[in-house]
Amino acid sequence: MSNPHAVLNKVLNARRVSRAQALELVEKASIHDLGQAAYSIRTGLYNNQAFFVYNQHLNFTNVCANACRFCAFSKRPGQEGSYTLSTDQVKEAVASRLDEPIDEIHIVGGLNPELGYDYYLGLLRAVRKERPNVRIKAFTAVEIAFLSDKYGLSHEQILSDFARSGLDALPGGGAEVFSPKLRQRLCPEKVSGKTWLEIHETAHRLDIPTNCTLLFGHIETWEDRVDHLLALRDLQDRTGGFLCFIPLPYQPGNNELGARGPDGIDLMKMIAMSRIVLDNIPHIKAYWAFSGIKAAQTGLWFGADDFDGTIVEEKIGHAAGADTPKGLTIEQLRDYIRSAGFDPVQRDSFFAAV
Ligand code: V47
Ligand code: SF4
Repeated sequence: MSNPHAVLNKVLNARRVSRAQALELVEKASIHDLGQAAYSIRTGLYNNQAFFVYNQHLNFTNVCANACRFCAFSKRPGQEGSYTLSTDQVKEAVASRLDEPIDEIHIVGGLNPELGYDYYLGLLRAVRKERPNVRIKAFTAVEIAFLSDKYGLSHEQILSDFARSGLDALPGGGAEVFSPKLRQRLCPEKVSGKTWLEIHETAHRLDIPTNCTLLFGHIETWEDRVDHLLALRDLQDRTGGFLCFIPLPYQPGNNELGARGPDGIDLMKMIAMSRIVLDNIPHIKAYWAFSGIKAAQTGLWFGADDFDGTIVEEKIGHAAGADTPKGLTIEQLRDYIRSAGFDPVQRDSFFAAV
């Protein structure tokens, strides 16, 4: 196939694009044509709806044994600014917002060598006790792999223990870019892309749905991005367990990687290509906390259907200089979605309307 319009027609007729076709679109299709194709897919799935969630982010520690070169959030044990919340402090953070109708609590942290396995189970139980009906989306595959290595427990064992203690879903963090060559330069100590995928496959087998991400706009190429999307698409073909894909724009502040981060066009192209390539992942998120609210609104016209949520308070992107608010009210979320031209639909972690 030698012209992008033939590939775009294929997309519009709901036929899957190959690696070569995806790269052809990236190279030859105009941003307008890409956006139109992605918009047509998202509209076919959800009409004019755009989803958002009433959520709370909880980062229980920033102490981390790894030192990923793009990360401005993590601290060494004992380093100034490092913190670890006790189970009681986590409980307090949840209890302090019991007057709000929060539907999802998103919990992730650094790989703190001081925290035992029981801390994780206790944390889940404490949150579940404070909020019996909330959905708990917690711990990335990187954290699961860390605990597995440390305690000699299988991924399956840990995920089953966590599910029994209150876990409902896994967030998509830690995927970064799957390319082993790039991982070596970005985050050499981090679990491989292969193991990240295996942990999500295990979660899906246990009926724990998960999200997935790609960290983009740094030193990767479009080939790396497309290969990453295809690995996610392949796994989803086997399991159907991914709920949402989140393209995470690299934030350049306070980290040693020193790349630039994507511009507005790259951001829209990435969202559109995600919607086009990931024909089996139901939702694509325009993550306002990292991309900015204006770009997230525009992203809804480029294939995204989800706006994430209230958050309060985002720490990872903000440590790396994100100049967005640390949280939004539910009214602000509705207004931003409406003024972008879409109908806001409040959802839970599983994308059921609430
Ligand atoms: O895993 C770290 C990334 C992720 C930087 O599953 C950075 O619903 C950009 O995964 N610039 C955490 N990104 C965030 C995440 C997430 C966010 C919202 C929703 C969900 C979900 C998942 O942030 C990390 C890492 O990939 N990250 N440093 C940085 N400088
Ligand atoms: Fe640690 Fe995660 Fe930051 Fe890497 S990205 S240094 S694993 S907190």
